[in-house]
Amino acid sequence: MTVDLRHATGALPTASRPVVMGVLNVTPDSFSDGGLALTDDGTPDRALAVGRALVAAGADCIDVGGESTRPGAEPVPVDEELARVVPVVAGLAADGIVVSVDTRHAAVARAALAAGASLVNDVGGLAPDAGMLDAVASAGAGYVLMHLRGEPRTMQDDPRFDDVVAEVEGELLAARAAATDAGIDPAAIALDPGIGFGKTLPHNLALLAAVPRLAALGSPLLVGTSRKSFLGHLTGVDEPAQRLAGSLASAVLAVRDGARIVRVHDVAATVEALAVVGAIDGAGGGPRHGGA
Ligand code: PMM
Repeated sequence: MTVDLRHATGALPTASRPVVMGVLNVTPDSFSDGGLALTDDGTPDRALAVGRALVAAGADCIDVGGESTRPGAEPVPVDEELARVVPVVAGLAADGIVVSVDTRHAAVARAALAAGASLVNDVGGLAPDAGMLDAVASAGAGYVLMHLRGEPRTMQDDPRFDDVVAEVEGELLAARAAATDAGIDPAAIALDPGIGFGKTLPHNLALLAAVPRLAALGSPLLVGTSRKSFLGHLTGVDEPAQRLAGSLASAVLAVRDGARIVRVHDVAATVEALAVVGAIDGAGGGPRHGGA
């Protein structure tokens, strides 16, 4: 099965190669790149330049987020999230770039879709905001459904699972059923285990080891490991922007195991790494996984 998150408003590639989603956080406080794309005068110019540079580096789509989801982050008022996100979405979409909006809020999703976004990346997808599923369904947009129990502010307060893979899988499937019941096209849904979202290091590793299983659930699997703190725990690299080696290793393995979309900060390096993986897989007659 090819990656099909296309809808009336835009298209992600349906090629057999994985989709690289570039991260563009228009927030002052994201753990990985906080403040980089914000300008003091509140114009979207710097964010637009960063987004365009990510596309030039090979990103297939840009994921624009206006609320930090780092552990302990305080929620952002919806008005502020709208003011951060909508001008950036509109500017990138006007350039013909496929834009995803990273939000938990239906009002932000709705405004971003109206401004030209093609996908909603719902990090609150297990318990969607009222009106979120309808906003996505009525726009005919793509929907990334990420696993997160609770909310970012408290998600790292003692997360517990008896069997993390089975529980994440079951909760994603239930949420996908709710999304399709609400009218979202099953072919427009991607699933995401939510690496680092309410999970301990062993939970994250178990989920990454289970990518072949999660990729076989009938929806393209998105994996986001880029610069995350579990990589810092494993490598001793404290500074998120320095976690490139761990980010690449985990992205390459996820793709080899069947993930179809990787959400990354370091687009150029990821595209290079995946080109090598693709060439090796091609020489061997294709990848080893049987993912969606
Ligand atoms: N991670 C972050 C934010 N949004 N969305 C999806 N679907 N999957 C993720 O893993 C994910 C996400 C946190 O990373 P950032 O603060 O660097 O954007």
